[in-house]
Amino acid sequence: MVLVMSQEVREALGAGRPVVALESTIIAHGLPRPHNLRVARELEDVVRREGAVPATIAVLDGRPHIGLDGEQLERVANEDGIRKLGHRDLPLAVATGASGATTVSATAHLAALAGIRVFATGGLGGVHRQWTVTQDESADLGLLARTRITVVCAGVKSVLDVPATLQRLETLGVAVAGYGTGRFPGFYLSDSGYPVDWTLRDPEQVADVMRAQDALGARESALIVANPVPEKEQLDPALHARVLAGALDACDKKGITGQAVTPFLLDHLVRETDGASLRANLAAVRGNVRLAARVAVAWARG
Ligand code: PSU
Ligand code: MN
Repeated sequence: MVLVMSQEVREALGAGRPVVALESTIIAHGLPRPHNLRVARELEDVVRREGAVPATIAVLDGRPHIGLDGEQLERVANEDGIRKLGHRDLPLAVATGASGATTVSATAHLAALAGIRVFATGGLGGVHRQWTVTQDESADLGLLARTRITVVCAGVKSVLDVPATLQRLETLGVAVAGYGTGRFPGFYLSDSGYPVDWTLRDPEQVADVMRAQDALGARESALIVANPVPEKEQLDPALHARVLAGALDACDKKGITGQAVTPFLLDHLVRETDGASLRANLAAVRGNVRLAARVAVAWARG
């Protein structure tokens, strides 16, 4: 087996105890230093407080790790040259001995391979605005269409074309439900402005959907649980709209493309909102991690 599992994660999975996968791109490329390391540790604590085991996932020296110790977490947060790895990059990183943080697509793939069913992140990647020109659509979507995992997220990143992304998820056959809401969340915002067809009310109900997915024997696709940031912790929608327009403009003018687009936009928003977008992002991620842990507990109860 190519995976390196931490002892804690291996024991929990072996005993059928709840485990939550956490991605590392948000640590290495989504959040500024030195917040990122503190947040990475805090998120693991949130999982533990809910009675589950955190499995932060990253590739170090060509080895995919499921569950990181303190020193490894520090490498992901602080090492220069940590790459950003989508699922297509995994074989390249493994064969060349590279180190990288894993995006939603790579994390979901490795988690499923390890037998972890529940995964928490901030916001999914998706279809970018200007898609007709750039064809930029995150690999997250395609991977989630063929991976049996439950992803708790605050919707998709608001820098994206949200309705196009929702349409794409429908076409790909990925199940989407709002958690306690009939509105699709907007990452920094509680409401993206678009509805969802289904609303789930508690972790037990999410676990019931997961069991139904398995019972129906359909294609191995994901379940997206879209959990809104609480309204009082969201980014001011007017500020969001104003700053985002400037960010998209700057991205275009600087000719940023490919993997660099999302980190560029997130970083631009942090600076131009004096950290308000960072606070909303963190509130969203914390809430998602807590809910994911509760879902993992309900799932493990069987
Ligand atoms: N959620 C966050 N911050 C992030 C990301 C998600 O709050 O930085 C990352 C995820 O790893 C996601 C990636 O998979 O951004 C999408 O990148 P791209 O658009 O290049 O596929
Ligand atoms: Mn992209």
